[in-house]
Amino acid sequence: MRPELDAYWMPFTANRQFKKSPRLLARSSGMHYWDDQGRQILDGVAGLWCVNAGHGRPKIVQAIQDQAAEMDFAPPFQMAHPKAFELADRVAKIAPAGMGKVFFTNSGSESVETALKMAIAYHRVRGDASRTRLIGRERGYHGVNFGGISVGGIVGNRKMFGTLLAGVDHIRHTHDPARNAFSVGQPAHGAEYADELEQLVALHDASTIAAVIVEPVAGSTGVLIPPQGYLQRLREICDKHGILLIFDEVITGFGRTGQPFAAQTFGVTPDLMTVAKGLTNGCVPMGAVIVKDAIHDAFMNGPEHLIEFFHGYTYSAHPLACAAGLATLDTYADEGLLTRAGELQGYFAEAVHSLKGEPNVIDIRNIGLVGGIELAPLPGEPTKRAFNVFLDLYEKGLMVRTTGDTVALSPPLIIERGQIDQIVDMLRAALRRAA
Ligand code: PXG
Ligand code: PLP
Repeated sequence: MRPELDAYWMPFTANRQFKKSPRLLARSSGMHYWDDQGRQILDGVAGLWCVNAGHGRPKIVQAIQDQAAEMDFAPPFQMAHPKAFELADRVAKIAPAGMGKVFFTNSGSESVETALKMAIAYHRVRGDASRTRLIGRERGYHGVNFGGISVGGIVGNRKMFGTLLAGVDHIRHTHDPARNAFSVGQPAHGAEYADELEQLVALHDASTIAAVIVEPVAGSTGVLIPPQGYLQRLREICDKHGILLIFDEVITGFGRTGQPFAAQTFGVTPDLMTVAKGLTNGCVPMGAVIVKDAIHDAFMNGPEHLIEFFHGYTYSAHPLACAAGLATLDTYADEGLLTRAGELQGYFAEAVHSLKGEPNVIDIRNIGLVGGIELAPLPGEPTKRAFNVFLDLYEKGLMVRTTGDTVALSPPLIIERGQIDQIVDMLRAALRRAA
């Protein structure tokens, strides 16, 4: 029996199309979902870039069940519970050196708001209160709250919502198909796009700029891999001008690019890092901001009975999320999952790049276990070609994600080589059917 579909206003969904032919998932295990009709579906996107250890992992299930029975909720303001400290400690241990402090939120969007507020407040507590401007990037996705859409660079997410935050500017995106199409791994061209930050410094003056936020790999705007040297150049310019660098690692965090964090894969350490998704394997909503010790320490001033940072969520460090997070990190460690994408990336790259030459494929991009296959848009109907491929693949038993006219792959990190082949074979067949 299907439920009544009317009341639920679905997020980021073509509601009317969906309700005419609903795609209802009922069960999941390992690399697969099953729909409400019992049909098996191979998960090519780790749910929504989050189920990095695969579905239904026993340790995580057990930890959530045990925690729900032991203690359901603990207030996070002026109170705490032990697992919050344990999880922060465990996260700090896999983070880049010097990033030893962890602030918990409930989503990637909340992590972004938190990091932007931390950056502005950090300058102020150090007596540098004129640094309030925030710099984002075209085609950036930083969640859906007001700060995140202001620094974000997706017109559809911005245009309906008024004037957004004041004092925000953007550097250009790094997508350059004319020079970089079909690059395997990091593209060769485009480090100089980071120099646009110098132009914004010339325009606004460094003394007005608090932070720059970028995704090391832009995920939801089509899998854009940073050109060689680009993130290094951005880091240098930030250092030169006293600007904080925020990496939004909501997708890239927890093993997606071959190291625990993309900061480590690319050898560039930001000042703050936003994470979510893979932190709990998607099992309980949770996000975090991972911060350099020096930034945290700058707040630890004044009388000790006073709150140092006026920010937090009712559900920050929720016990169920902390229990899920600890069991998730155990699972990643037990199975070597935080570096498995690095071991598989050669095989994965060859597989996805074998789609070059299939109908309407105009670019293929990859890093770690992320792939983007960009299709030529249908004339006058952008996004429709990729959406049709998504619908067709779902019918055939493969779940992918599309964004614009790009098909995105980001399978659970437990994927086997044969399943990579299966995904690519199914995609190849769908591209041929769509031609
Ligand atoms: N930053 C980045 C880099 C993200 O990818 C968020 C922030 C927001 O996280 P929450 O948990 O608030 O959704 C994200 C989330 C897609 C897609 O289509 C990607 C995300 C969310 C929804 C869809 O690729 N990423
Ligand atoms: N709105 C009201 C009226 C509240 O009382 C609160 C929290 O106490 C919030 C919003 C914020 O909710 P949360 O802490 O879950 O983000």
